[in-house]
Amino acid sequence: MSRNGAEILIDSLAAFGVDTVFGMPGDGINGIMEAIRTRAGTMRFIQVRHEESAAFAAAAYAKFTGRLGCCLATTGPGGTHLLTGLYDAKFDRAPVIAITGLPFHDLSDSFTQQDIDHTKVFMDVAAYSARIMSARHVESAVSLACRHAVAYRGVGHLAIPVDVQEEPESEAKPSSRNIPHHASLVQAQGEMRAPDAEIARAAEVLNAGTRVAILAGEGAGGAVDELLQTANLLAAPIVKALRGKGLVADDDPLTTGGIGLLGTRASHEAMEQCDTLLIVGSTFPYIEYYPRPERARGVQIDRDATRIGLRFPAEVGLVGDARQTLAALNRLLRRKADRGFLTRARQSYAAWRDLLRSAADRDASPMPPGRIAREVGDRLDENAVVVWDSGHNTGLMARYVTARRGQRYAGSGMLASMGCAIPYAVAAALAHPDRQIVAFVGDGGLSMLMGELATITRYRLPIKIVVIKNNTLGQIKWEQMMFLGNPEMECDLTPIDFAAVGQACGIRSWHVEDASQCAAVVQQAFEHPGAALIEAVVDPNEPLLPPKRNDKYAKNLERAIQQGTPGAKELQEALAREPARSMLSP
Ligand SMILES: Cc1ncc(C[n+]2csc(CCOP(=O)(O)OP(=O)(O)O)c2C)c(N)n1
Ligand SMILES: [Mg+2]
Repeated sequence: MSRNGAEILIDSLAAFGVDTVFGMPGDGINGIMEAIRTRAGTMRFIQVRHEESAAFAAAAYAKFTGRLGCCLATTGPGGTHLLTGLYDAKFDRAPVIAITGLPFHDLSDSFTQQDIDHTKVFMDVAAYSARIMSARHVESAVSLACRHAVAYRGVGHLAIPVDVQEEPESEAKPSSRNIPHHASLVQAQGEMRAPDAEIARAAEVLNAGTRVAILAGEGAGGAVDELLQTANLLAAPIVKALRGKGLVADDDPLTTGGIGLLGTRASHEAMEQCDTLLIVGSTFPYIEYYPRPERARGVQIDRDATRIGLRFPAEVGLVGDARQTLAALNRLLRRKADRGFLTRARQSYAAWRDLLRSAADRDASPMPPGRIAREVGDRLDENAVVVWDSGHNTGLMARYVTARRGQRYAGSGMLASMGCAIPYAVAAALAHPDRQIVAFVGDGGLSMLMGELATITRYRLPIKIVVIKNNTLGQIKWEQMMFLGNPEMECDLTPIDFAAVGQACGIRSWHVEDASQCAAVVQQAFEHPGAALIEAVVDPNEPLLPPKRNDKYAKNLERAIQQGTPGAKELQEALAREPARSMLSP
C-alpha cells in the first residue's frame, strides 16, 4: 500500500537513526502522530507539557546518544514554543530535527488559524528549514534536513502542511524533474584532519612554553586519555570549561577544575599566569577569563574551523577530531622536566577545595548552599548523569560536586537557559535507562517548566531532582549588585512549596532546611527506587562570586548594599564569612 507523507517522514527519519520524538500532539500534526502510532516498534513518542521542553529534550538526547534528536510541534504556537530549546541545540552544536505542522497547503499565508510560517520563523535557528510541498517531496527534504543537522551540528527544520501529511504518495504526481527516490537516506561519516606540518608547528609552540595551561571543553570528550597524556607531557593543568566538567575527575592530579564565575581560583590563576595556552574542543565564552593575548601563545584544536581564534589568538589552529589530533601531537611533545607550574597550580587548587569544604561544613538553617550540592555529589554513582539548570545553582553544582571520571555532566551551555534541567533529565533517563540521573535546578528555573514533573511520573523515570530554594533569582540578584553597583531589583520570588508540587505530580518529595539533616535526607531520597525530589532551602545571602577578587565588583557590592538592597545586615555578614571572605580578599 502506498505510504502517505507522514509515513514517509517517519520512515525516512528512522533511516537516519531517529528513534525518539519529543513533542505534544496538535491538530496540525495529527497525521504525523498516526504515522508514529503505527510505527511504535521503531519510533517512540514522548509527550511533554510544553514544546520548549521537547526541544530541550531533543538537544539533550542528541548530546547523550550522539544520534539525531527530534522534536515535534503543531502549527503556530506549538512551533514557536520550540524555539528556545532549538537555540540550545544550535549553540551547543547538537544535531536536532524539528518537525512542525502547517495549515492546509492551499490556505497557508491566508491568516487562517495558527497560520505562522515556520520556515520564516526558524530561518535563523535552523541550518536548513524547508516547507514540504507534497508527499513526493518528503524523502529529499528529510535527507537534507538530517544531513544539515549532522554536518553543521545544529537544527534541521521541516514544516509540513496538514494535508500533505495525509497525502498518499501514489496520488501525488511528481513534477517532470522529480525522479522518485533520487535522494539517499544513507548515513555518511567522515572527519577533517589537520596536516602533519601544522601539528609539528603546534608541537614546537607547546615544547617552547615553560608554563603551559590547557583549556578543555565538551569537544575533548572522546579524547580523555590523550588529553591526560598531553597534560602530563607538558606539566600543564587542565582547566575545564563547564561542559567539560565530566571529562577529567575533579581530583585528578592534572586538573585545577572549572573556570569562570563558577570556576576555581587555581584555574583562574593558571589562565592568568600561563605563557602558552592549548585549547581543546572549547569555546568557553567569557573572554576576560582567558590569558591576555599579548602574554601567552596559543594553540587550538577544534572540529570546526570557524571556531579557531574565536576567543584567544591561535598561533596554530588544528582543525580535526580531538583524539586523533592529540594523539599525533603527543608523539611530538617532549616531557617537560620543570613541573613547577603544575605543582603550584595544584597547591592552589588543594587550598581552594579545602576552603569550599569547610565553608559548606557550617551547620546552619537555612543551610550554606554548597552543603546540599556536596552531599549530593558525594552520593553520585560512578557513572551518574548530572544535569544542570542556569543560575547560582549551576555554580554550586560546578564548584561543590566532585566529578569522577565516567560520570556525565550536561546542561544548556552557550545559551545558558533556565528551565532546561528537567527536560534534560528526561532525555538522560531515556537515553541511559541504567544510569543514575540527577538534576540540579533553581526555584526560578523549575517553575518555568514545572509541568515536566508530570512527564517524569508518566514515564516512570527514576530521576533525582535537587531544587535549590533561595526564593530569589539568585544569580541575577548578585549580578545586579556586583556588575553595576545597583540594589537588587525584582529578583525575589514568591515561595512555592516544591515538595508539595512534587507530590502532586506523583513524585516522592523531601524538604530540608537544616544543614545537619541534609546528608540523611539526600541518602533517603537517593535510596528511594523511583523519582525523588529534594527541596533544599539554602541561605539566600551567600553570594556567587568570581574565585578571585575583582576590585570593581567588590566596590559595587558595597555600594549596592548601601543604596538600599533589602537585608543589608545579613548580606554584610555573609560577605564577611567564608567562602565569600576569601573570594573578596586581595
Ligand atoms: C530563560 C532564561 N531567562 C532568564 C535568564 C537570566 N537568568 C540567568 S540565571 C537567572 C536566575 C535563576 O534563578 P533560579 O532558577 O532561582 O536560580 P538561582 O540563581 O537562584 O540558583 C536568570 C533570571 C536565563 N538565563 N534564562
Ligand atoms: Mg533561586
